[in-house]
Amino acid sequence: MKVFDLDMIQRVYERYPARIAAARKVVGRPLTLSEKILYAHLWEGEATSASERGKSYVDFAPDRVAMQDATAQMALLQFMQAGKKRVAVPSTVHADHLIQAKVGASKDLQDSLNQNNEVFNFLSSISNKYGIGFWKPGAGIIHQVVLENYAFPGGMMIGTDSHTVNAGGLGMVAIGVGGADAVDVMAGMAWELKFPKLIGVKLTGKLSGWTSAKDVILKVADILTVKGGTGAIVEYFGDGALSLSCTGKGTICNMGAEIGATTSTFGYDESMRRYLIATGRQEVVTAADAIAEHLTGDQEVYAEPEKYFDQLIEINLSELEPHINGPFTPDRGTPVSKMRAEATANGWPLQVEWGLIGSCTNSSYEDLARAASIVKQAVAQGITPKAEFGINPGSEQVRYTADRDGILADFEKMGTKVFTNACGPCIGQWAREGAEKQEKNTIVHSFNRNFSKRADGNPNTHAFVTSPEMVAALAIAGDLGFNPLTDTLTNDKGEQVKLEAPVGDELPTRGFAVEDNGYQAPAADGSHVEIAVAPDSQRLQLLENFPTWDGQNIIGARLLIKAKGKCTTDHISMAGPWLRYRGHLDNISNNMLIGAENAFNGEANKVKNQLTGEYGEVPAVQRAYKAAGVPSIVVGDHNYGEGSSREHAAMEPRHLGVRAVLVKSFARIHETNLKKQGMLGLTFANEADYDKIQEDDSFDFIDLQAFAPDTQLTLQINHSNGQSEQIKVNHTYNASQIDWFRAGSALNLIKMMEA
Ligand code: MIC
Ligand code: SF4
Repeated sequence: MKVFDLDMIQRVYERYPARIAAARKVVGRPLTLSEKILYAHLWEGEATSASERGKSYVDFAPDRVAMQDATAQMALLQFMQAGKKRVAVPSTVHADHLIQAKVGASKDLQDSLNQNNEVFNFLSSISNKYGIGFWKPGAGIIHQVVLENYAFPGGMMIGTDSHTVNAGGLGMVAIGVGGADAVDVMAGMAWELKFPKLIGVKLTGKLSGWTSAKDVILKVADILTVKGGTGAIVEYFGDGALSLSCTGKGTICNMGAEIGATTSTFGYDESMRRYLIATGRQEVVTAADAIAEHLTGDQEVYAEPEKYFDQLIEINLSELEPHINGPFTPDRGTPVSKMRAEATANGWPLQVEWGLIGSCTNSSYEDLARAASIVKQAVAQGITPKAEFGINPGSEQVRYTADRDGILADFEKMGTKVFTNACGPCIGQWAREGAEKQEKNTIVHSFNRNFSKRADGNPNTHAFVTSPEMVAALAIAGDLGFNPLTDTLTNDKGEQVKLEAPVGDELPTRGFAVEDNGYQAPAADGSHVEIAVAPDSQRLQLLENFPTWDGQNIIGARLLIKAKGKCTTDHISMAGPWLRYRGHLDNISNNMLIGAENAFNGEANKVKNQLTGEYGEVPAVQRAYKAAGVPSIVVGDHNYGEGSSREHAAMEPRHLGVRAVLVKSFARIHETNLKKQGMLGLTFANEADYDKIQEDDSFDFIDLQAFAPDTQLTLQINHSNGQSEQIKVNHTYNASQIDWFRAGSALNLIKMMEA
């Protein structure tokens, strides 16, 4: 097959040397890889000044855009309004999130086609119209397909999915964004990002035995926590990095989303060459080799990293133990040898009921091969697996090749369900039998996220994240405390047997193969394509402009909810069954904040309606405020909006009339999404002021009329006892972002400029 967009890649590489030279001049010291890629993608062209990490807002020109079906609907509904004929950069849509895992690939895929026909047709025809490549349902998970077909060393891309960062495995700076950001780039405008800070991770030693690439990121997550990477690019280097496979690097970068990192990346090396060649992209290798020195960090940087990175972490792969992270949060890491004690102490169910392998994090050929090697041993030794097993291959190419090479047959011998090449259980698209009983139970999976209710909707499911080979071992043992390095299992004859360490080819020795990869190229001229959205559709709704700011201070805003503790985008706009409304803003707004814990009663989806004094569901109470013309605000804790890129988490409150979200701290993508949609995203200047907020409070933004960059705002809190107090709140809006707020949204502003 022809390499996608080779001419674009060659153009990027052609301008690299001059751009790097310009960057060296302004920065005046050796450069990290991250800086090289960023400076090579400045909107202005060659750098004329150095940017300050963590401070300067910088305009970039990403090379491409990727979208998945659950976010593309909103992204493209917005793009439709931008009044463009065609996308300005190569872009793709991938149908992967809407397919449920139930009985197995072919039936599940057919069911999904039946159920989501309207949405898939919309995505397919709008892609056709605007020159966007469309990967059909069953073609694979967006990030795996991007790695196999589009990612290239030194490139820069954005994608409407937080795990876009996966492409760092091929040496890109790939960043997850909301749909409105994608619209900027597809409309041919600059894309703005605060110049990231840099975290260096030096890898020494070499993986062996049961330890895999996944354990590197499980360890990093344990060290940095879910917010430790916020506003930073994580750059991996060192001998250990060179020894990792390309898809293993993808795994590590992928889960960088779980520490809030802007993205993660690795320098161009042999593993990437091997992967590019195996996936039919020799031409990219040839082009990259010609500028290879620019596609990795400078030697001086890697020799004395402490001088060049804002933070440095060192991990010795030879000493790294397999990890199991969870439950309920991906940063709670436990080495496998400590798991039994840890689980017992915390009352986590030891019995493993399901093992799931797949997701964009771990669904490569190598992942399946290594896990299959464990399964094969179990079958050969007569061990009956204690838990159920399901796998989702990452792409049709991986599935087809794994099938040809007997890997899937190995799984099937153990009764594994092979689900569609799609996200499936990872995003709650899993019809798990019995989940409605809400029993306390444990599952292990190779995904990246394990927030409460995520996979099966059951808040009592304790989900643990680990490598595919560990998933296999734990599911076979049916025991979370099982340590395959030291423990034995009893086989059908009553003998004690030990599982040998996993083995698996990094790349298929006979090469990848596929019959139909599921790609649909867009029409050369799509101007004739009509996009129809039925007015009574329950799945799709054309967007209306959000109202512009009236220029007045917001007075008398009510508290909708004060959320306590973890409030991820899954809590703000749940996925699973709600994915069906991702193209219909009003319908999906009925899930707004229903998962958030109300700080005043510890319950989810139960807040006081200040107009009636009665308790009701969050969306209903907010609709009542909206109907009464009463503004409201949402208050939250740390890392508010962690997780997904879904801009629904910002658009729903905007649509229902919430004016501001005031929290201790934000996750990056969510904060930007709020800004883009014309909301006020604010943080407490003094975190302890969170405690001052009472259930019956109302709020006056007394100096909003003076809203300006680098200036705090003053919020007056009016308590129900008649007392008032004023607090200071911070914001990170620059001048153009304040213009979005004034215009009502960034999209409104684009439309005003077009008009
Ligand atoms: C996720 O893993 O949470 C998702 C579903 O892929 C999201 C995107 C979405 O909500 O559609 C993400 O990570 O951005
Ligand atoms: Fe899909 Fe899960 Fe990856 Fe999100 S994290 S893109 S839901 S596989």
